Amino acid sequence: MNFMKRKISVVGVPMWLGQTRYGTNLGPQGIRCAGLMDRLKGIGQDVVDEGNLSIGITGCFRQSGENIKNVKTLVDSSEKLAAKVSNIIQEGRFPLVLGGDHSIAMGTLAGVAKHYKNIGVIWYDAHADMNTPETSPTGNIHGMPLAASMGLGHSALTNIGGYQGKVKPEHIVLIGARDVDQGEQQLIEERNIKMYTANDVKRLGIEAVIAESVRYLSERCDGIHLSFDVDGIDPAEFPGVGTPVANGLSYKESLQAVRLLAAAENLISAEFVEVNPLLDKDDVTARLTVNLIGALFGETAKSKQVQRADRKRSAEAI
Ligand code: EXY
Ligand code: MN
Ligand code: MN
Ligand code: MN
Repeated sequence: MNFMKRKISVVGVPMWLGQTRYGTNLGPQGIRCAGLMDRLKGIGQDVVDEGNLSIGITGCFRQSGENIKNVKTLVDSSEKLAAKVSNIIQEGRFPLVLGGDHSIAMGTLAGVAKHYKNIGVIWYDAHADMNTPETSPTGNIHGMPLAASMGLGHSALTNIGGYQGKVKPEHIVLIGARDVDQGEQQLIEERNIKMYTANDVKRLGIEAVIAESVRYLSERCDGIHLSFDVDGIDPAEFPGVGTPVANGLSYKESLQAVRLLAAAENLISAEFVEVNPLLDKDDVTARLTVNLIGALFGETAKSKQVQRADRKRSAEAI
């Protein structure tokens, strides 16, 4: 068995206020309705669904004169998520967080960092998500979570979980970037952050990139968190996303990426974000996201075949 048996706790975060296109709040249910739980149980993983975090609008849209939106709402929801993720890890289980827009990563990382002081982050994304209010072109917080987790940006965001600097720049690997703002590019160069652009992946091959990323982080960190933003994949294959960027990574490459991570003993948490069912076509983004999550936990073409045959048999038995 070339994958890890894990005790998985699923939690949905129906957040859309880190950006401005309604619909990522439906992401967790879209992924569940595409069959997530059956698939994970079908490969013999111990998985429980802890439902959706109950979050609401607790603040105002924009602080006067600040280039940032929904700060209080996102801080309050991130604190709730941090507590939930920390509790799951405390129970000896693996947090699988379903977004929601990518702002939720501030909560996930704050929760994981309560247990791991040197957490490594694989940030699979078309974007760097390293803006601050000073550099952001939009003021959308889903473009800021990695900066905030490094302790950079709005003080309310950098202190989630009660302290700053959850993630060190040298413990980050960006994979798939192809839409990086000037301020982010400057930060990446200044802090020498490891980045494999979508072109780098095409040149080097996804297997080499993942192997190198896991090696690089395993040497420095006490656990690896996978933050998988589905807009890292080409929008022609994954249309259900709010900030699509052309020339993305292929679904096939992404499947290979998560299959390789399935065997990583030091993978300690994961989140899949930015699925927007309202922008999707025939639920293809949600359905393929379930395939990716299944592969991350050991599902193979063979085990999918066996599951299909089982479902067919039980349907005929009725
Ligand atoms: N860099 C742009 C911004 O900061 O607004 C776009 C960010 C998109 C973020 C998505 C989640 O990856
Ligand atoms: Mn629990
Ligand atoms: Mn992102
Ligand atoms: Mn993105």
